[in-house]
Amino acid sequence: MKNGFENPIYVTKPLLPELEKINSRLEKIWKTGMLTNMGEQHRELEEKLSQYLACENITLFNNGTIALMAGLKALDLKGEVITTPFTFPATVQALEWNGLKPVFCDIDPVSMTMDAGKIEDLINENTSAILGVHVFDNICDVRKIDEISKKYNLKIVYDAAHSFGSIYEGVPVWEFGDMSMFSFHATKLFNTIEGGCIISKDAGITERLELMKSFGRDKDGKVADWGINGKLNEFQAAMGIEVLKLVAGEKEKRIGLAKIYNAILGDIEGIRVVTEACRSRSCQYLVVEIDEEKFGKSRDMVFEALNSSNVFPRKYFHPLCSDTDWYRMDYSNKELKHAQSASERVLALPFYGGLSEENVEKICNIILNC
Ligand code: T4K
Repeated sequence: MKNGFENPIYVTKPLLPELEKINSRLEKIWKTGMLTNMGEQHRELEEKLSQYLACENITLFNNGTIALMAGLKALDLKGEVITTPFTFPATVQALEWNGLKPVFCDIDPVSMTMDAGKIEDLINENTSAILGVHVFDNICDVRKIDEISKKYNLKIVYDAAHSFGSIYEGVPVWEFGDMSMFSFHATKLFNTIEGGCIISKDAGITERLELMKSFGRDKDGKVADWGINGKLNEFQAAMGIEVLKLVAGEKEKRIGLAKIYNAILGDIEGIRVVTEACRSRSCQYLVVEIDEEKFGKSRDMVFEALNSSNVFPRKYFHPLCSDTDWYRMDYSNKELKHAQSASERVLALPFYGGLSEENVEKICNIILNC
């Protein structure tokens, strides 16, 4: 391919440990015959994650969506929950599976997280919680959201799927709100193939979630709470233990690549790098916002040019959750202009440690010359 890549370049590549490391863990699993139901690997991963994330109340799940569904259930929420339409569908789906009505709040055009200044207008007697999303690891206006929740006695849940290990204003990001969900999907900085967790501030909630994720059964096998099968299995846990060892090195590489993206695209009229990459943050995505009027080319034109060069970025997040027919049936909100605009302008570019600096330069040049 003349100006493009011979092999496809995707938005990400999962962090994979050496196969021998996984094999030696598989041997242990084979010996015990325990494949799931919170065995040795699960216990070890839970302990390692508690250390890494500096938390006590962590509950592991088989994926982030089920974790969020269970987390919301454990808070006994009712009625309406204020959330953002600029997110992956899973955020909204977790509400719907709980019979909760999502009420969409517009976003701040710079951080692309929920605009905390617009939350109060959406609160009514049916509102029980705020579900913020630290989208692309841009942290929500946690102080203002905290104030609002105290004033109206609302719970706060954060979808922190993109924020694994992030520290914000000197504290681990899970310390904000009542609970946070982290995703360990293959496309995330830290992965267990599929997986996720809830970190709660309340040990009682964690105790409840431990029951809930295993059919709601207590130690005598009696159903004592809401139940679902949300267990992370031993293979996922084994993968997680080995991947966790690689996370710090992966982050260093991503920080280096982000510097190149920033150096080449950062000062271009009409292109804004939306994400931040540094040691205290997750370095999950490298997202740019393209302003067609100033750059001369639309996000979709850039997307097409990259695709024809064998590069496959992602339009995270397009379409907006509020714009899919499914949600529009019940949950329309017309005041979402910044979310609408972001959804039409964002592009998540290839960003993973295995990407070479030369390839990042080449990707930037395709964007600049399209
Ligand atoms: N909340 C938020 C804000 C989220 O972003 C997500 C998930 C959730 C909640 C739910 O968490 P989980 O239940 O997933 O734990 C991907 C992920 O599947 C999804 O986890 C993620 N957000 C979302 C933003 O991105 P797609 O549809 O873009 O995935 P896919 O399969 O197209 O993967 C993207 C690229 O990554 C591929 O083109 C190639 C590469 N890839 C992917 C996989 C799965 C690989 O190289 N290897 C792989 O195994 O959704």
